[in-house]
Amino acid sequence: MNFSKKNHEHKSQNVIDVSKKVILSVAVVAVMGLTSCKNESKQASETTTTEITKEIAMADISFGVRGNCGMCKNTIEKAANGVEGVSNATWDVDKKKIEVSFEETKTDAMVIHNAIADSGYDTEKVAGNEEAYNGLPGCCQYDHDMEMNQSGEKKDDDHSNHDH
Ligand SMILES: [Cu+2]
Repeated sequence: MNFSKKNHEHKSQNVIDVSKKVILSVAVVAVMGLTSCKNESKQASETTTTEITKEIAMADISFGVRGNCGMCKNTIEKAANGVEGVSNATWDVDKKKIEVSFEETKTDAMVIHNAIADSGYDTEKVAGNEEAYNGLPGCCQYDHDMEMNQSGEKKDDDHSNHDH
């Protein structure tokens, strides 16, 4: 009788020990999970902030610019790149269109239009400077009736001007 009672006590103590261990390990896993979650969400929000700052600072625009050839391309791009805040300017000889990236805090679209017009080239908004145009090499003296921005982007606007 005495022996079997002892045995029983020992068994129930074992059960208690096991359940304590289980609770302990669950607690540790929970803390680790929280820590890694915190780190991840912190990193994610930092990345997002950087992207938003970049988007606010930089603007990409495109508009029509008349011109004929590779020499025109050099002159037009040089004029646009000469504007402070412009980081990239690429004129497309086939589409008669320029794409410009610039810092919004340093300049705006009209400054770029005017800089290109000063170099002798027509843009969608500003007519090219006549003196500069007359000073261009003969092959670069483009037709003032030339269609600009031939990408289809501005075609809807053109239609409203032409009554169809
Ligand atoms: Cu040219």
